[in-house]
Amino acid sequence: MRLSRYFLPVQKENPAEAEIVSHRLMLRAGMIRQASAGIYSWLPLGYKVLRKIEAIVHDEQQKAGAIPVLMPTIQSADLWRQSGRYDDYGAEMLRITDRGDREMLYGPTNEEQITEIAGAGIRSYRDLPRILYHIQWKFRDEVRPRFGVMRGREFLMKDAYSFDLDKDGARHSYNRMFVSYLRTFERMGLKAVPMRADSGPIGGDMTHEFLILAETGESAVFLDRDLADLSLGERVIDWEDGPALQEVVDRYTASYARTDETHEEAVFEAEIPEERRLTARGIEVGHIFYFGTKYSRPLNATVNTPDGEVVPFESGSYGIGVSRLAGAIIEASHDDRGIIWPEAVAPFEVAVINLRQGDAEADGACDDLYAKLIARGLDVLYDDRDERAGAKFATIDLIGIPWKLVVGPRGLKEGVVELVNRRTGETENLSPDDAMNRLAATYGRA
Ligand code: P5A
Repeated sequence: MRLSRYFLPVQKENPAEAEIVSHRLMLRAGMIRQASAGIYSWLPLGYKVLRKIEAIVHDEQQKAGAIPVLMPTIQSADLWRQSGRYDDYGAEMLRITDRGDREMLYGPTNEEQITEIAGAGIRSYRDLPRILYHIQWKFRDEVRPRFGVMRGREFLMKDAYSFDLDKDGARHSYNRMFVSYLRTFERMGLKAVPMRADSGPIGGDMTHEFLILAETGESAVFLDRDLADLSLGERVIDWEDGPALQEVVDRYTASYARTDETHEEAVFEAEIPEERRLTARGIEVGHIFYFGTKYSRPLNATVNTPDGEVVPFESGSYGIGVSRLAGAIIEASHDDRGIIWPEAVAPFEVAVINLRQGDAEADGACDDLYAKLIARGLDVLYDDRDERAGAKFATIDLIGIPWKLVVGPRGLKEGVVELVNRRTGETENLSPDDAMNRLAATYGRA
């Protein structure tokens, strides 16, 4: 993409309404624009990031065995009456009446809808287990939408739902999602720590929130420092192997990690030696629940057992805040010049900066580099605007492109361009071919 032809409405000034850095930077970088309170349009740069986050979530969900579907945003109130949640949900639910006076709602989540679908489509224990998921917009009429996309009213969620014959099966499904979340967040360059969540009226130990540590997080978190250092890395996961998955889950839940909702100071102090006690703040990017037959029973979603009995499904639901992640990644990765995108979610993989626009030699070299990088499958933003070098650097650093290829007449005389890493600032003078090879290797392209 040539920047001179792109739509990138960056702002120099700090927007007054933005309280936290990700909100400020998303507005300044022209990623989003507020449509009304807690509702945003995703402008080209933001939309690219959102799509990249989604793609990682899709990929990891399917690797873990979940099947993609797409349910509507507008739901009928009837299903929610059957589960008893229509009244419980209160003012957070956006209620709509259609022209035939039928009560509808903009879905805040989809447990009821998917349970109806599974109930209609699954008859026998032979058709179990199944995990279905979608990535779809949700609406919750939050009292205080704030922090931009981090606490919106309309937001994009990945929500998965598991259907099993019994509790053991449900635990396997839960563990699939648990481990898949570890992988998903790691791929985005994030350290997300699973924390024991409040199980509410359902009880049981199978509910976890995944939080990334950031000063501006909404929740206070208390954890064993060692948990923050765990990583799956290149470990190969066999998703069918229940005991192996359980082992990973046990490792990540072996020690203390809780948010302010479930924190017990006395237990924290008794279990964790002082030097390992970490008190910080966190952003919730995922939340998983096991809830047994809470929805299948009232919605009459049943399955035949091998013994010829008819029983309701054992289920859980598993959420990831897809649009929130765009903000959360920025909270975890920025500096005073702007965003620093992890390579896996960067809106462009490399920016070519022409230091002397209009100079025939510089223009020619940049055009050539630009075409060759594209031919090698890299996503390039070419800053071909007629601007000072300083202004170009400021824009490209603000929007957080991981690599810059800086091209100017002086370097070209010596046959080199500068390859600059956004995160470390490390700069190398390389021939254009070497620089391209380096980038292709970094991003795993030919
Ligand atoms: C799990 C999937 C659920 O809704 N039902 C389906 C369950 N869980 S949850 O914790 O309420 O939401 C899942 C994730 O969605 C993100 N999220 C939000 N993101 C932006 N703005 C909001 N107002 C908002 N509310 C929830 C969070 O990341 C949460 O973990």
